Amino acid sequence: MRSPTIKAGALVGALFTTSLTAILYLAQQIAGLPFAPFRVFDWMARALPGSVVTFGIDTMVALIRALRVGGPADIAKPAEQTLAILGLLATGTVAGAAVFGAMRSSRFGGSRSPRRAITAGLIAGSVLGLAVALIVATSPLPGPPGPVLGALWTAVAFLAWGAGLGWSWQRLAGVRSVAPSSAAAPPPAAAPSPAAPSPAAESSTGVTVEPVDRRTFMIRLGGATAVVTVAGAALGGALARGRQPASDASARWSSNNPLPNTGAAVDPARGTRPEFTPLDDHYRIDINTLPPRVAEVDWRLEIAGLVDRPASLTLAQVQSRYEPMHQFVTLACISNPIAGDLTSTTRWTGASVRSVLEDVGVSPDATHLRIRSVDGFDETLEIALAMADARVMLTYAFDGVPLPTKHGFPLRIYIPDRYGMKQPKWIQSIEAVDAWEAGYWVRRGWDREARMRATSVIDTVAADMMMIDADTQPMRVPIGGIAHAGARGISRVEVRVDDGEWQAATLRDPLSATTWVVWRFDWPFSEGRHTFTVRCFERDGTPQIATESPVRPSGATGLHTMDRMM
Ligand SMILES: Nc1nc2c(c(=O)[nH]1)N[C@H]1C(S)=C(S)[C@@H](COP(=O)(O)O)O[C@H]1N2
Ligand SMILES: [Mo]
Repeated sequence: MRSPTIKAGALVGALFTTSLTAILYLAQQIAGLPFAPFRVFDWMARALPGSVVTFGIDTMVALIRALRVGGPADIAKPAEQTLAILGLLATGTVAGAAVFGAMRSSRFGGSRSPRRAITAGLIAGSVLGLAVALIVATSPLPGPPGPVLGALWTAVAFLAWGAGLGWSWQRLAGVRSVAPSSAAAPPPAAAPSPAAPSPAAESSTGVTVEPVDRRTFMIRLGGATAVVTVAGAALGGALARGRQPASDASARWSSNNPLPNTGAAVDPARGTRPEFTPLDDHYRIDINTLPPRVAEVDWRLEIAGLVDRPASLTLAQVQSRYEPMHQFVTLACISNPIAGDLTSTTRWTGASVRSVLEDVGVSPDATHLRIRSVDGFDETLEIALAMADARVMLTYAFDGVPLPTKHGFPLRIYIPDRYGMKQPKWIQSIEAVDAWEAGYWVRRGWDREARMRATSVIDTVAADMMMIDADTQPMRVPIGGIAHAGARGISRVEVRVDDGEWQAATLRDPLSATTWVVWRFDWPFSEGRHTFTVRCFERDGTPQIATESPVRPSGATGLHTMDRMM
């Protein structure tokens, strides 16, 4: 009997793992059971050293930008999901090769003990299955079936997968049936196929061995796994689409109200990004491949630690006990490169942290709030800051509707002037403590303060909006974009063309003192290739930092330039 090759093992491993992935996906869509590749990916993202994770993220963002496949905001999550699935496929392929390799080695029994193929497959399945089950069982993420059922399902799925590998080895080795004892195995099918005319040989171990056409088996296996994969993915995909809540745009605040700066004197140059980001376009960044789904009925905001009156509040209580506040906010990720798309503006609604703290009575010893989220994310906020700045806000609505799942339902915090990494989504508890502690990204080497850098961006050189003034020359082309400096405001934006003088742009009244400012510069057009550069100044006159620095650890600095052939 020829032992199947390691290469065949790799192929069988890849085929079975593809089917496994589809089945896990379908089970997730049907019953909310954990999807192993994403859980493992998320676990790795949390467990690996910060420098490794940052390197991975930077590489991905650089790749996305270099390939021009879209902005990181749109591509990052799908890219992560693809990576996670490819990771499982690679692991499954290697495991298939390993199982077949083990069967070739005489130490394991080799092809003389074909029964061991199932054992070898089950060992592979249990090693992977237990590892993933452990990750699932210890994951902080909420989910309807709970960690025990999730872990059990994962283990069973991987065991079945391993048994499939072993069974395939047996079929490729020509093992027809494995009799339990020395009892004679039943003769092969009545009519032997012409492809396999030689009679089955009976080995000493009670195993019927029959030559097989390995190519035919592989083609059949490929066909069967393809059917399972396509069916699972299609059905799962259909379920996922069917469940997508019809995002009711008409309920949004912006659908029913004019923006507060309506009628502002300066019109944006055509091609400038929307001043108010449509809710579905708000960038998303977090440590989860799939955003955690919190059920409102199960959720409480736990306020504990050094407080006089610990509280456990429902979402309705958070909304009704404190005066709702509305703020227009530009949020940005500290990983946003110069002119990147990891920044958005919407209307945030919530309860001032100051009123919540006054309500629960903070002990004089308390200096900080430890904020913890359902996904294991956490950050620390100075109590003095929350008491001094009433804008620090527990947020439960974006654009007048409950926070979308991916933006932190049911509760997130807003801290003016800080990058997103300081502002947990999916908050579950707030603990008053007497010492500062590093938060999730700070522990991984990022800035402790994460104060937003001043930044300015050219969105458009609107050649199609060229204006020909009746009697004044020359023709002008509107150039426009945004400038933002956290909560510090923008006093001035300037544009330079090639090596010319810096010239002042006009500023549109912003939506609020903490949002970006839309600027516009009507450039006296001249033909040829030009380089446009923009810079801004904060409200107090501080210039934007022109020296280039990378996003890590404190946010990108440097000026945005754009080349255009006019
Ligand atoms: N619980 C939790 N909160 C989080 C994060 C996270 O991974 N988990 N990421 C932070 C980061 S890095 C950013 S930039 C913002 C992004 O918020 P958004 O996705 O709503 O735009 O969420 C912050 N809050
Ligand atoms: Mo971020």
